[in-house]
Amino acid sequence: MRTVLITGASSGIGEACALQLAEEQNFRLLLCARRIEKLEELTNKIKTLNPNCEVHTFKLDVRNAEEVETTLGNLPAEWRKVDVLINNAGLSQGLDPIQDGDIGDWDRMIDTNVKGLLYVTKYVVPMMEGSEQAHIINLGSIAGKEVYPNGNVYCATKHAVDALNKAMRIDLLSKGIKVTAINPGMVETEFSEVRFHGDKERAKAVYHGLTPLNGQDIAEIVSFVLSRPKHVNINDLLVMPTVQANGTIINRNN
Ligand code: NDP
Ligand code: 8X3
Repeated sequence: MRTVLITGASSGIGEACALQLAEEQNFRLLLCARRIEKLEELTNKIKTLNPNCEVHTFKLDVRNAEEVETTLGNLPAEWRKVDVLINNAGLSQGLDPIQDGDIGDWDRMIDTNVKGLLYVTKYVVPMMEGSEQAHIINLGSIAGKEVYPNGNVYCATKHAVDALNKAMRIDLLSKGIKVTAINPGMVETEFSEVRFHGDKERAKAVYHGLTPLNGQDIAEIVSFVLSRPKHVNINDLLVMPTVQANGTIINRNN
């Protein structure tokens, strides 16, 4: 039985990963996000899917280093050992040319996607001590591989995740911790609604005339990555909807 900690489990890819791993029966789930009520709803779904799945949820804002340290340090004793960390919490805010960018949006993206990922990793790695199957999965993006118009700061944060993924693989090699980046293209989740500050119509338009990926598509890849034998690690994986060639070239029906 492996214990998996998923950040940003209250929605989208994180939620889908929790459901996928719960169904597989050989994982215990430590789930966190800011919206604790969403995590409670998710726990109910998990219990319906697999009543035997052990789940522990807790509120965590990954941007607050002190909160990350104390919350993880105060977990119940039976939840203080972690085998798998899925660094999934992240967001985009705004899609504007750099000269029109909102500084608050920039700070939220940098603080969450880069600093939050670092804080969680720093405090979870010691919790992996002694694990025979230690593994960190970082959610990067096509935005970490290329830059698209007005994506400036979001792309910069995901390029940072790309660099940190490579850096972690080097630094954690001697500890035997596997490190994998999964870099999706367009996945329909709450992502665009958050990017456009709650504008549902604008968010919906992002996926108009195409079939995007969904959270389950990514969760199945996470499951595949975690099911490789001990001597095999998938370093870096780029996954797109079939209609998306790269960050900007997308084949829409109309
Ligand atoms: P969602 O908006 O559906 O989910 C984002 C999750 O991150 C939520 O659970 C949210 O929880 C959590 N989160 C955001 N800020 C914080 C914070 N400060 N502290 C803790 N948790 C936080 O989007 P996705 O599922 O699509 O995104 C998941 C990851 O995948 C992100 O890193 C994103 O950049 C990446 N990604 C997404 C793609 C897409 O097209 N959707 C493509 C490529 C990568 P809460 O609000 O409750 O705190
Ligand atoms: C999210 C997908 O295309 O907005 O990382 O960069 S995209």
